[in-house]
Amino acid sequence: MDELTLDQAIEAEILGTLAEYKARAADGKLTVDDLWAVAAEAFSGVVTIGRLFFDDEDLRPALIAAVERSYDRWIEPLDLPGPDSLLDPMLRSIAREVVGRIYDRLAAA
Ligand SMILES: [Ca+2]
Ligand SMILES: [Ca+2]
Repeated sequence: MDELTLDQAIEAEILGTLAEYKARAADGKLTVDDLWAVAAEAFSGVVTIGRLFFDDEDLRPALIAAVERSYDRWIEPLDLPGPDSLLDPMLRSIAREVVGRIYDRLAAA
């Protein structure tokens, strides 16, 4: 799998997660736990795909890089509720960290 294909898999999951987020937010029942569960489920699908194409030691950095590219493409352009100049770097950093942690948890399972 080249980087573009991994990005496409991640982007498809991000779009699916956003759709799920919107559906749940429309119900007024969205919680942070819900969002986390949706994102973790989506990401585990991406890891499964990535494992087909990367060795374990290459997959973690490949996923983190792909998530950064996806953030820049899909999330950064959004106007977040608050000062984007602060929020975007913070969320991007959190995304890196979360992806690494989810990967480690899946890898240990
Ligand atoms: Ca933004
Ligand atoms: Ca804003």
